[in-house]
Amino acid sequence: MKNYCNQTLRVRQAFSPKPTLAYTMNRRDFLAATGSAVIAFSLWPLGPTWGADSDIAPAGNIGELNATGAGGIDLYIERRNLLIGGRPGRAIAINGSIPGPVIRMTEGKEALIRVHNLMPESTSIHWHGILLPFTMDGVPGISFPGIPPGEIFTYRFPVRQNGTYWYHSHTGLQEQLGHYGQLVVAPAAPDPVAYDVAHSIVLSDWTFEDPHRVLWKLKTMEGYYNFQRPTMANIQDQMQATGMTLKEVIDKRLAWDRMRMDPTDIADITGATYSYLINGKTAAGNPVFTARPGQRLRLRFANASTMTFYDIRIPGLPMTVVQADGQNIQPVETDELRIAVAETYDVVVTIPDTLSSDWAYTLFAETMDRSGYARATIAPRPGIDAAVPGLRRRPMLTMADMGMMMDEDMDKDMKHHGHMDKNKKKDDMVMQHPMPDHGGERRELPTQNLPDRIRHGSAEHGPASITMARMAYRRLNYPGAGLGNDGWRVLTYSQLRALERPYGRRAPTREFDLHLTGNMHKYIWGFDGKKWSESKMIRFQYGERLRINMINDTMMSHPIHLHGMWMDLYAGGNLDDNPRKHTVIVQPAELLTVDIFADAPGQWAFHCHLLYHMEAGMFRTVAVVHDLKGGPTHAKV
Ligand SMILES: [Cu+2]
Repeated sequence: MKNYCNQTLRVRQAFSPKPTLAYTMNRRDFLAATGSAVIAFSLWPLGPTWGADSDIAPAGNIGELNATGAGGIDLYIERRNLLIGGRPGRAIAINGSIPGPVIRMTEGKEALIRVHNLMPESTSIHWHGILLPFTMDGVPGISFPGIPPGEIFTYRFPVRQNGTYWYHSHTGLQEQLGHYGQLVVAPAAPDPVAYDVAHSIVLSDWTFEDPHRVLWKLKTMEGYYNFQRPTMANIQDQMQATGMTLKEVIDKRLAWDRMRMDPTDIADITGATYSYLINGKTAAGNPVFTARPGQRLRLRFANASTMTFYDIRIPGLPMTVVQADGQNIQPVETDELRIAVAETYDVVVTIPDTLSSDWAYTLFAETMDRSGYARATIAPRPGIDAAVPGLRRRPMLTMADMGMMMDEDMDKDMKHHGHMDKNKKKDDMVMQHPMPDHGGERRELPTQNLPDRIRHGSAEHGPASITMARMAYRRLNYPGAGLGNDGWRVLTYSQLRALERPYGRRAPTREFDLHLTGNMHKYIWGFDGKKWSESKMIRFQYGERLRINMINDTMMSHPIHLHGMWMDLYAGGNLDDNPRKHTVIVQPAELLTVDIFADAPGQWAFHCHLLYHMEAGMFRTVAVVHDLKGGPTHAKV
């Protein structure tokens, strides 16, 4: 487990929270509670979990619990053997299953959840995307001390939002072993989304290897899981070493790609070790969602993977996207969408009412690096299959991903962005960074037509940042590597528009830049060239409206997640329409801006949601404080 303690102490001094951290039970309470745990076990349809290997249960036997009902709910976390794709694996199960149960809540009520740690190691649950008191957020060392072996922690918080979310362990690498599940909050007001049946769909990635061994391999053997990948030096290094021109290096990369040997940095961990799961089942396991002709199905997708972005499509059925990260958006019809690690999307599909009795659709979730897929079937009953599409060609990074693109490529990439002034010289568009002046007058920042690009020096962030895009720019209209060339529609961030104007919308008065940095070769990941252990916390002022310009200096897409507060994503339109997100993809060489209403006092995690990147240091502690004076106010320290 990561040790956040030193930083926690500093944050506590800064914020001096009331002594609310002592939630774990004493020994007598524990013994009493263990008794009730045994009773609860005996009520499970799965039976007790200490059976012999010969009767190992398959993964994906997902239950459902209502956490805002009378008496609350109990979750039991334990190491358990489960069949994953027919093969026994040592998982961390929640109530006997991976994923854990679908937890339901109702907006306006209070959630009550007792988490029983039946493992010989500490654990935790973080409620991803949920607004709550920070002591309930479930991040060991930041929100609470964690749940020690054999103990029970009670989560209790008012539910102030609705939509599709998920939950997962925030302890070490436990999430890789199945410690996650979906969370669905029913709205207090009538749901603006019309549908007949809803299905929960949890995407994840599973390895039979010990996750710590996976991390060790990533740190010691570059590109370990990228078997088709030759030694990938930084392209500038290649130019220097070989004397080749940029074009020659690019041509060489194209040639590698044709041989399916491309030097991609698309994914660190691939189908070489991963089994890809929908609701705990591999593609061969083929989970079935039943439906009838004419029905409107609401599919609630949560990507609970540790490292895998999925591209989702249902050949033959257009999808109407109605929610992103639990927030209603103006419905947008599409044929494919990319879901990053930790994002959620709700889509509605309508089964044609002209179908006869035997019909089926494949729900195809292809990994971004095209090394595998998860799959399910929508059909009137189990036993009917539709064709499963083939994997597409592996995508490769482009010059644009390396921040080296030419003007015409940039125009193409941004063609719908809408406010690029082609007559302006590039240097004129280099962003100015007014430093916040806490004593002086508050200057309002623009709420639309933000700068299109930003340039920066190549030696800004030291050895921890070996790759460095020369230019970062808006890529809101770019669907992502490997997408958009198939003749069908693909969702982009520029299409996400909030359904209603959410609270807290106003022009920001402070901003800072946050560089996403990394060294693939050494497997060091961080912000502004520093990993978590070398950093200080970032402080937000309580009540302020803050803008963060994220600049991705790496060649990978990173899903960046802020706990406790929404990030209003600048999607190229005006303030009112910006969608609220808890997790945002920042693509290679992208400049992506979010505005935050810092309305949640306490200390929070802010990190890349790729589990091994987080573990390697792409993480910051955020403290929402009442006075910014006398401490760091951005990430560069
Ligand atoms: Cu990352």
